[in-house]
Amino acid sequence: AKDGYQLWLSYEKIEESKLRQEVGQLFSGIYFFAQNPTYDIIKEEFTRSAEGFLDQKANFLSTRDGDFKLLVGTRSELSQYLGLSQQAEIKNLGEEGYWRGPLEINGKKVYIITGNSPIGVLYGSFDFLKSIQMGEFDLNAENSDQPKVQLRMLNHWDNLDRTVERGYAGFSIWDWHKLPGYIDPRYIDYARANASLGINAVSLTNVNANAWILREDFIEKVKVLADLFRPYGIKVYLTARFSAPIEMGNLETADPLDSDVQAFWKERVQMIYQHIPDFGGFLVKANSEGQPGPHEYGRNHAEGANMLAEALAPFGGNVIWRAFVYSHEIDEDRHKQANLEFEPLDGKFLENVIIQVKNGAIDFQPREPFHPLFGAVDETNLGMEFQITQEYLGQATQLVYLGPMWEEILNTKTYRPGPSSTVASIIDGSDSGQKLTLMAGVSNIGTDRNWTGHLFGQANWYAFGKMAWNPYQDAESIASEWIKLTFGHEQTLLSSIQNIMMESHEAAVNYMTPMGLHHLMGRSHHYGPGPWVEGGRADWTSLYYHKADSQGIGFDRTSSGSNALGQYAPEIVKEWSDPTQIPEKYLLWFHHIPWDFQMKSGKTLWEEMTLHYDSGVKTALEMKKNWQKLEGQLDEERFHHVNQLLSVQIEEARWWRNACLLYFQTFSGKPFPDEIEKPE
Ligand code: GCW
Repeated sequence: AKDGYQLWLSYEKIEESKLRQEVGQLFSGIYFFAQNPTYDIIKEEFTRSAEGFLDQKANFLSTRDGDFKLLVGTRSELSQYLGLSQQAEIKNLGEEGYWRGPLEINGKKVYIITGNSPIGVLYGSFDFLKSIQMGEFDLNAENSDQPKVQLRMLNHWDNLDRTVERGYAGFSIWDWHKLPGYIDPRYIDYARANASLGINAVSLTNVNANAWILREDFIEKVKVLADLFRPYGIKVYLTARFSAPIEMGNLETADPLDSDVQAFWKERVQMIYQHIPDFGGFLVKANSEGQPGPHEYGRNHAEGANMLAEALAPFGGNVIWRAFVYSHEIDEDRHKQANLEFEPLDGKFLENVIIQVKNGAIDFQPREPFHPLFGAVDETNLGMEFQITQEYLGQATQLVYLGPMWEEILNTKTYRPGPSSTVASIIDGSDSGQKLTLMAGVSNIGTDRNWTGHLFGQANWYAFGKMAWNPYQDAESIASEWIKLTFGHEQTLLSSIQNIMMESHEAAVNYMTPMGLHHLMGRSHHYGPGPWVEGGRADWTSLYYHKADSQGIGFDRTSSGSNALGQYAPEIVKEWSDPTQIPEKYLLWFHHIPWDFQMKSGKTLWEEMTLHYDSGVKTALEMKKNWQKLEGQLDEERFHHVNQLLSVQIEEARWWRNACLLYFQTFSGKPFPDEIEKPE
């Protein structure tokens, strides 16, 4: 069934006869140089794909004397066949890199897949299968690659009761109740999917953490998952609740400088490593949105993080400490708070600590300028946190491809530490020089048959994995890969779906929060518009963010306002301080602008805003129209699934446009231009 369960690994029948023949040959004589659990996985993948591609059995040779065609093994296992320069080339690819291509052995041409470790070989094998499925396999070409970021990680916001915070695809796939005894086959499919993208770390539990996960009976359950994931190259992390020493250690304090607290964590960590010798470490949300942390004891984030880091260091574990901190008690623009807390701590964090920073300073908005912490510190490891689950981007009813948004962030120039530095060159260590590197994505998967609720949510999981591997890869080429792997590589199908995907993010920005508007969503559920939301804590209201009044709209974050802009490099401050120079997409993020302000188009701010909202709706309509043209060109099951959701998306786009424009009109007092569909 085309229900999406197979993700991008469906290994559909190969139609081209030359490719069939070549691949059939390779699969007729496969030799593995050794035995290990990772190679078993590759064998299973070959078996499965030979069936799908060719309806043939993959033939594994037990000795090298047979008629081998495809050789699989590490560089050292293959060393007798590799020349010195080739060995050096492969060695340079690092632990997780791979090389695949033709090789001559005693005058006979064979194909090899190799790397420096079995995991590298696994990555090479997935890449090999992917190229076949995309119809792009070339028997004579050499292909090699290696990841640019060390930790490529999914963060699950999964609670122990299986609800998922900001999850829109059913419940958590972790069935804690049935673990450790029962292994849901889905765990394996999950690991395969991640490994096929190069994702090598997962944090299983919500950052709004429950201390119970650190109990030994839970660790025994976690161990089962860690054992399953290990041969796929995936390490397990857990979220650590900072107050665990009180909640489960019978201590009266969780003060990081208290020796009993330190001993509690050391014992806990030791217990975990007894069960899981390669445990990744802890992910921590502290002193943010009510989560406990070191501030309760007058300690700072470095003191908190380092205490955990010391407990983990002897075992090689890491602390991933989140920079998503803000407090309504601090009378500062929320935008500024992470920098205010973390900049003074630069250089104070231990080596095995990495600060995980959301892409923007507020909260996974449809569009945000990059977070000013990137570039503001020199001696602190910084990792990226993207949100794959579409909390603020239509959740699971909307098709919004997030690749372009992530690409935009990663490509933005920070001007620090070097004049040409970008966010990508900081997080991959190339400009920042940091040794520990990380890209994390808040997972969008759940128990839904197709994993992600909306089929196109899969593309976001896919794109995240690809960008974590290589933060310089462009969103369009990733979309094209995903489409080929998901729908096949027929040209019109490919280009139509690609167009739909590539315009979807800008469309969502337009009908939700154009021109730098942000956080206008319905209160707490964040579904649909709520620009009128007020009351309670200021930084959870919409009024706090848009500040519309009869004069104009937008948040003055320049030096005449909160001066959050001052946290960026001088080059940015200079350009963005001027409302006529700042990219218009960030205008209202940093400026309070009069309704009559003249935009680059010659139109007033008000007119331009109405056009943005309206064009978002128009694009949503276009997307559906273009999708409908594909009827009959793909299976009905997926066609209807997406088609229905696109209708919902159009409704929601109109809802957003109408709600926001009618609301903002109460301030602007201006009419709607004739060319837009009248909001009502
Ligand atoms: O985006 C916000 C969400 C919260 C989330 C928080 C965070 C896990 O609305 O649900 O809590 O961010 O990132 O910690």
